[in-house]
Amino acid sequence: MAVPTMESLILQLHDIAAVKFGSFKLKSGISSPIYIDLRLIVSYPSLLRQISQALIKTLPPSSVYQSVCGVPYTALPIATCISLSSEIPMLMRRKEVKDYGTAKAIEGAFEPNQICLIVEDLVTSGTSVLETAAPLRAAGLKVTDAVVLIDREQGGRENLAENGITLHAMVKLSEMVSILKEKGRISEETQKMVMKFLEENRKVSVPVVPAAEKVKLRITYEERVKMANNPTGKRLFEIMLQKETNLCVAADVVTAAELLEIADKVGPEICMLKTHVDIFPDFTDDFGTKLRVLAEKHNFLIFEDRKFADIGNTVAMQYEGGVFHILEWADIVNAHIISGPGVVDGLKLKGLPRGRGLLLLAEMSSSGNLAKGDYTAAAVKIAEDHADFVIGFISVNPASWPGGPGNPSFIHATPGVQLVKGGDSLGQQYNTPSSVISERGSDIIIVGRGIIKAANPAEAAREYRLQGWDAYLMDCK
Ligand code: 5BU
Repeated sequence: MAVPTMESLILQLHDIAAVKFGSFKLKSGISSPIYIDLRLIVSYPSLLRQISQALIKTLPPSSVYQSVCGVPYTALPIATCISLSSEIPMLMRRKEVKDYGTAKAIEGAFEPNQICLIVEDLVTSGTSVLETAAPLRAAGLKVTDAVVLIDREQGGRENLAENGITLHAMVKLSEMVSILKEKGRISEETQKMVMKFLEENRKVSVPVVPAAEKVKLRITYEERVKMANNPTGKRLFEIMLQKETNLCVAADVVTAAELLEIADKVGPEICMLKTHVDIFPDFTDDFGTKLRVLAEKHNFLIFEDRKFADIGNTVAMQYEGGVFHILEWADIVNAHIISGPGVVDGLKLKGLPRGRGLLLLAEMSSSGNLAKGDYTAAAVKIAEDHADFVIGFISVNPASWPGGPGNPSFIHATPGVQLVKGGDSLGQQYNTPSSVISERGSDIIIVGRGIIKAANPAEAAREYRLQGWDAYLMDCK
């Protein structure tokens, strides 16, 4: 069967009222002069088939995909048709699995590293495509391209490109409107109204940083190794370079046994493993020794996220003593500065002779937290005053600080990272690896549930590592 012309497809979509003109209130609350509802096409099998064929033709002829996956739900029948006519197997994403990894988020048979093509009906900001790409990537698949029926030209293409996905659109909204005008389906006035609407709503919540805002290129980790004052800070930069990774896994599993297991799995992908040792019911005295064996084996540093916050004398005892003997096995710990610089003096007393390093909490990732403005500035000042022991900061958006990320001998590590922007039900807020590294000027992405809850944590860690490292490389260019 011959591939139908674009014109005929658009006229058919108009015939079945999948494209309507008038005044419509969109999900976002704005009023639009055009409304597109592609859910209707399931009632027109011939049109559905023709659209699927046209979509296949939209892809570069050389492209090879091992699977296709439709964005639920409207694109599922389209993906099914593409799968049937091109004989590329299909995968399905379960929309109801929010915390992908705890249950099966992707249905179908696949191997890690296979390339999966995403199929979508309509792209506005690209968020739905990214929401489907994330669990596919977490399951170990590669997602490089998405094919879409209509591109609303509202920032989706750019947003997807930032996340490593090339958008192939069968038709752009402006092209579609101009065909309908040419064929006498709409008036010139309606066309103008739609174009004006498009112009005024070019970007729908797309966090693109204008090129001019990127002040200067990043100082490479090679250069920063030489600047680091503390031996652990220096080693961290060295490991990042050797292993090409700026990923820290937050291993928030429920037992020490599980932590050791996950450390061994994700070890090759990380520069640092973050622990919360006080979570474990099965902590034993040999925990530190066992973890250090794995840190040696895979060449990563151990960061106990203890968040010391008391006066210097107390934190010195907490660091060295108690049940956990953190000083014995953790290369890095962190501290709040709420109690003033004495907290650093106390920790330094014990840590510096052992060559350990400290991160100061300059910002936090949770919504409504109070670490901002003067508090953040105070953390920077304390770090400068103790640059022999402080190796850097827990930060969220150092690019927005008055002096930017500042002194390059300090390293920035950022929690609240997942493949898609969002949050959890308890106030955690997530940004993507590329946003954290490129837009927010951080150095290390700290990822917990995005990796440990994935079906295959090692594969998910690899995906985060690649995204984090690519963002770093892009900034050095
Ligand atoms: P998540 O599963 O990626 O949300 O885990 C984030 C981890 O980082 C978790 O261990 C938190 O305790 C830790 N964290 C954080 O989320 N936000 C902060 O500001 C700081 C630490 Br400090």
